[in-house]
Amino acid sequence: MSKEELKRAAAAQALAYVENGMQLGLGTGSTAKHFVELLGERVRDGLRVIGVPTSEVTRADAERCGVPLTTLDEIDHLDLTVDGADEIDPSLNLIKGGGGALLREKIVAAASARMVVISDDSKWVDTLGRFPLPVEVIPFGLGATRHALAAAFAQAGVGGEISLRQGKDGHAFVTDGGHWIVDAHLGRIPDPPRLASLLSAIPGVVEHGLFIGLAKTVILAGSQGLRIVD
Ligand code: ABF
Repeated sequence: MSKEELKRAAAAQALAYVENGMQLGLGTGSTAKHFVELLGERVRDGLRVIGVPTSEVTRADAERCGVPLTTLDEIDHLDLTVDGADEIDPSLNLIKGGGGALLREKIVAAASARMVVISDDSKWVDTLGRFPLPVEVIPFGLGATRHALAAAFAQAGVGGEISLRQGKDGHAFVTDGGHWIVDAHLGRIPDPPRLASLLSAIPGVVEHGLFIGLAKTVILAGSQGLRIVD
């Protein structure tokens, strides 16, 4: 199976968690896109659900697939969010944000009774950190924020380069919320909850890509088949 087929298989399995009448968080990224497409097929067959997209890209995909949408202004909680990830560890802590949607993804996941992560098995790691950790920052005071980030990384016993993410136009990548993203090349994060607390305490940090205790179930697709971890 190709990687794309594995992602689609994980997405198809996540449909088993969807029930009629549910309010759903719709993730971002290529794996979540498969889920939105498959969900759209079910909606065309009569399934009644309503979704909250985690990005403008997913909003457009969901509209194209005929998935009815709402916002977290109109409703205040979700039954289930299905989203991808960049790395997943055995405690089901995640790195997310490679696609730049981590802020909305975390708001949506935190508003959900359950978060199911769908992925091919290449994202499963013993220890988070090989994937650069995305941190969404306010453009104002970036130098001071970078300084505080470096101090937080030192305090957490991790170290590495911090780079400002560039968009395709060669300028800073701008998130759906109008912020910038720095990617921290840490290599290994031995204590993700501790690093998450340190990062959350920095004023210029809007949100970071460590998702601690949010994922309840992970569906991993590999060449041997599907593995469900929860
Ligand atoms: C989103 O999409 C992210 O938080 C993560 O960065 C990314 C995973 O993308 P893909 O499914 O394309 O690997 O879920």
